Amino acid sequence: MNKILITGAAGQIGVELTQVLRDKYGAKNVVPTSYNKPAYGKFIQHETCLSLDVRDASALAQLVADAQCDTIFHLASLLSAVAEAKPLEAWDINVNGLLNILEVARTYHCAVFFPSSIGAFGPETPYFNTPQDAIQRPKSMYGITKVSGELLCDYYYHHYGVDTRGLRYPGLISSTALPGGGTTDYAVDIFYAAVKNRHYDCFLRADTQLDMMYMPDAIAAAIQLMETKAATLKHRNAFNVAAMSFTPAQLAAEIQRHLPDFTISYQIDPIRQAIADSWPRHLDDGAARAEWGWQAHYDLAATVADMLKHITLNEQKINVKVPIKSFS
Ligand code: VAH
Repeated sequence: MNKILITGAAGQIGVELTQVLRDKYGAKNVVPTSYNKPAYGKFIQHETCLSLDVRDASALAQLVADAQCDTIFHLASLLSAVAEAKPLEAWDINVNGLLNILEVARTYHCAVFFPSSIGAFGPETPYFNTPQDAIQRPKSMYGITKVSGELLCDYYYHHYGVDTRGLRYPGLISSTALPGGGTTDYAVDIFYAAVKNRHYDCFLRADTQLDMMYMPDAIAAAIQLMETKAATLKHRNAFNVAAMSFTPAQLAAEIQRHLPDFTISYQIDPIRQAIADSWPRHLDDGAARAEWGWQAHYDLAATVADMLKHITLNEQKINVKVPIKSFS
């Protein structure tokens, strides 16, 4: 990777990925782009983040040609809960936007990173130790766009030789950027509520078990995959990756080890509960471990400790957003 374009750079993954790539490859070799005017992320406030709508194929092509990129981390996407509220827009951004990326990658010989999700599986897939190669019949529009994305990325690899690679991410937890309307957002909102209010009203049931990952592991996985020699990959789109699997009740108990007066209550959002109930509880990430040496470093205890440390330090600077109650 020499010159890197990032779409969705102001999003939950993009904010941290942009900083890590800039530290590793040099700021002048990383081109962050965003549809929304970035509201946070120190690097974005002080540096240029180009405006880009991935549905605009000609603007995208012009930007890649001008920047002479050889790698695209394509993060721009509507997440599960927002996608369920706006399914046609989700298809347009998540699939037609990806198609524009793949066409530009084919034309300008770029490698492409595509973030898939545990949401690419549905209730017909084994919930536990979900295999790398398994039936994928997601019930949410988000999941349908992610399966379609995986298939499109494999198609462009096999038919045009585009170097496409992807990860099936679990719920991601970041201390730097807030999530953007997903089913797993509770696992981030809970920390801000705990630090600020010592109470959180959770929109998923106490026993809803889901795979989760701390953002530093998620960023490291994406970069490690893109730096891996192509010959060692048997799979491409997309690899199961896992780090920890927990329920809201288990996360609350771990927070209470640091903040004993923290309490949690439950006000279920039926739409996000239905999405979560259709997703795997824990993926088998053996293929990622075998083919490119994947290994998570943060478990639940380490994640909670690091999140509370960062958020408490930044508490004065962050206007804690009231968690989005429901998308119905
Ligand atoms: C979402 N955070 O909730 C995303 C992710 C596995 C969850 O895909 O939509």
